[in-house]
Amino acid sequence: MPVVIPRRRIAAVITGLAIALVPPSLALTSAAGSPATTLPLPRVAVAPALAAAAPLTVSQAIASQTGQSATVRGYVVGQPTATSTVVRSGFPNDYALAVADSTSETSTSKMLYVQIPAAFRSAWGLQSNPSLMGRQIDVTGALSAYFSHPGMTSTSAFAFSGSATTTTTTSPTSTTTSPSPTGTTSPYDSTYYASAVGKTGSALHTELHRITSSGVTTLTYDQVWTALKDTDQDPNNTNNVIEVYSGRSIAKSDNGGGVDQWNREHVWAKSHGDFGTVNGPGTDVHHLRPEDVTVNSARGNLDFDLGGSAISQCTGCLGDADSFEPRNAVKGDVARMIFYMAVRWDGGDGFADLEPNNQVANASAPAIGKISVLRQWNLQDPPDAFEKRRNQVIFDTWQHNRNPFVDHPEWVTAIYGS
Ligand SMILES: [Ca+2]
Ligand SMILES: [Ca+2]
Repeated sequence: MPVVIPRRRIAAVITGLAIALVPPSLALTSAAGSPATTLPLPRVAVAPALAAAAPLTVSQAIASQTGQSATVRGYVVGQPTATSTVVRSGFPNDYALAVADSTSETSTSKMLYVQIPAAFRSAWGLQSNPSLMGRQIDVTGALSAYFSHPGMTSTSAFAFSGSATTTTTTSPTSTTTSPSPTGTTSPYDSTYYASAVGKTGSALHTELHRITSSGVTTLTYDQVWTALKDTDQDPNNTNNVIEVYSGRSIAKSDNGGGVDQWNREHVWAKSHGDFGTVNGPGTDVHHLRPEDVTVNSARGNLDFDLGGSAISQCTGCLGDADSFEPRNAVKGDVARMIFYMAVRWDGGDGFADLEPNNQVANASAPAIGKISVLRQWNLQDPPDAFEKRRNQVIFDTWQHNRNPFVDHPEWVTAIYGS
């Protein structure tokens, strides 16, 4: 049963019900009525000084309902369905979020109601993503009333706090956080991707396989050590690498098999397709990342899914008997590595045809799950500077092929649906 927060006044109830009963397509005309491709993105109106500022708290956002664009940081506490009603379960749809400065907030007067435009609903609506409850997120949009309540409308960006997407969203040159159907642009569209641009479905899959398999330098498993010291270098300390799941910065030289050293994690677990570490999928550095030996062991060959209990030495990671959930800041990175492996490795070359599916406990099958969760992670954690640099370094220095989904995250949807 939804927990309904008590209403103070009959008038508010009437207003709220009137709003709640309007069909969403009418209530949200400004967002839903026009295709995402033609939506003027508020980020271009954000002044550089504001874009660089720290996010507002929810209480600050409630106090400054000026219509100005801003980024607000808060915890997801439910879905507003009327002016003074926020439900915490049994979510009716994906159209709105309530955020607050505390995960336990129950007073609607201390909540900001956030409109979710159509393009963001599959990734950020509570009916599709009830696990967002309690998560800290950054939202960018106009500070103006929604459901006749302090709110945010024309929301143009959603991201988990700390996933480093807020700043790229406000950059006039960045388009990577816009999930529009026509997608992003890459400097490689007229060259590397020329034969893929405009394709969808299996035609796009086939073309990306051809592109990512052409002109590739295959590394040995020993060369992977050296490559990772370059591709995963800590941007704040050139002597270190960043471990993918734990996020820990560790000396490049502290690699090996000892406790608390880092080793070579296969994000597409090498037992899923049994490709081992001979030159091929097992040495494809696009999905190999530095990780703490203990954490690497805890992930093992688990499929990816939400939930479980905390993983030691891996803040924000969860795991259970059949799945592993990485920290928020690398959820998208993990998804795009899996989708890269799926188009790069299609069989016919002595290795299995790797493809994601929607189950866990895949064991040695050439499959990794769950595709529904990986699609969401791709949308929720867009590529950041670290992931983009990594792709460029692999292309320039090591394998001379690119991960198409880092350049074009929307190609995940174009091939694998939503
Ligand atoms: Ca990321
Ligand atoms: Ca494949």
